[in-house]
Amino acid sequence: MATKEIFIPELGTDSVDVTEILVAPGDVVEVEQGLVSVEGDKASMDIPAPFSGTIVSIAVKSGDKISSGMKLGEIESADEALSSAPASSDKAAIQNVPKPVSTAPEVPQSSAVAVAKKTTAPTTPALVNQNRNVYASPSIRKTANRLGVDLTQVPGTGRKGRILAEDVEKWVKHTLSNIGKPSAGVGLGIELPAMPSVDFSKYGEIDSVELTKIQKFSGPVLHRNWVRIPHVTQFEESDISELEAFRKSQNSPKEVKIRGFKLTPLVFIMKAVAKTLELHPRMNTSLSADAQSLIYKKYVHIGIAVDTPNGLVVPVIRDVNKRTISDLSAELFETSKKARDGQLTIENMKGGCFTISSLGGIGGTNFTPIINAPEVGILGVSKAQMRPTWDGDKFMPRLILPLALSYDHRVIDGADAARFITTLKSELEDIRKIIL
Ligand code: CAO
Repeated sequence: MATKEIFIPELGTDSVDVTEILVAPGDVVEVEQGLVSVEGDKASMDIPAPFSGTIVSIAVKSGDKISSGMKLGEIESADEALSSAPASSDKAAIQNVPKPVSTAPEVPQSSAVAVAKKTTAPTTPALVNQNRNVYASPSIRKTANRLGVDLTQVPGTGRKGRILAEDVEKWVKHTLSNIGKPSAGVGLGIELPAMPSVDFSKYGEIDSVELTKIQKFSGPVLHRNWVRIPHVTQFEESDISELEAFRKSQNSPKEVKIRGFKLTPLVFIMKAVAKTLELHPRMNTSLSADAQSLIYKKYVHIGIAVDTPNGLVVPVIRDVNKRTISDLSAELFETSKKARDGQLTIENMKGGCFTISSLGGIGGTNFTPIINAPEVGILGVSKAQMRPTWDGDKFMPRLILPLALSYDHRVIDGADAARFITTLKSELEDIRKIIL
């Protein structure tokens, strides 16, 4: 047994900063195990142990500037051959350590660093390839590789955003403690602060009411769709004065008595949307699960958002393009009653191509609906209002219906959306086109 001094090897640069001490006195180390991490302007490396043994001392500390040939520390070695060798040979033994690894983002590099990259790449090939722009020492990369940690996800707290051992540890702890918890950022690389937990009763009387099953289910789905789909909403207004005159003519007390329900504007809007989907088939598509192809549907099933005491549900009315206004009206009436009575099945809510959300019976001038994935468009309908409209000669009172089309911008371009909503507007303005 003999204590041997160890020295900083040839670094290929004047000086580097010590960023981390990886071992402590008493630690048993293997040959090539990292002792300290150092960092130059555009590169970093671990200085490895030249032989195995027990650390007696480390002569540098984090933040020190060091250069080739300086004393790094002492190791007690059990290897007799090494023990008897002259001290100067230890210096020689550590001349051949790998040169620094570039961890900085893409910048022009010196030839020394370029060679070093090649030398060390085989150690952690996957990480070197995946995390080209990550600032971390080889030992941190090795640890991350062993633990399956993607370093691009780990915020670095070291100098220039360098990732330290404690950052990896913190990230692993955070990930483990969040398994199974819903998170806005899952799979998106978005880290959001947690919602504040507030004791509202400190400020006045309160009641706490548990969300309904529907609300517990639909909340996260709406949230996912809002966050994952790049939404754009296109607005338009349609003059539905003719449509309204026709609708009213069909709603005489006698007709309503025979039919059992009134015709509302919504059923005409459904019919106009179905026709518009046929004319603009790209709005009647879904992206495949891998987002590499577009699935065109040859059927026109439309989902209708229904407000129920337990929350929002979206039953689907099938083959809207092939059916009559009165047939669709009967189904809409029955389906919304079933929805409010909680009698819809999962099957009733599947297979939709496009959704209509109508708040026209309630009020409001406009709103931006959230797309019902995997559909690529949704129409928001607000309350029609009488407005003075210029007919080229004089102002006329006309019934104007506000429309809002939200679309998935990965599939639908702005021009497609504008064409779609312009067609819809003209379908609604000429009742003959809808009922044909
Ligand atoms: N403009 C003016 N009046 C309208 C209108 C519009 N766009 N849409 C409906 N109305 C009128 C109807 O004509 C009816 O009046 P009359 O009785 O005088 O004829 C009244 O408003 C009530 O209509 P309704 O809402 O009962 O019927 P509907 O066919 O229009 O809608 C349904 C059915 C199920 C869609 C609706 O009841 C509903 O639940 N809407 C809420 C949808 C919702 O919550 N969307 C938001 C989703 S995002 O949170």
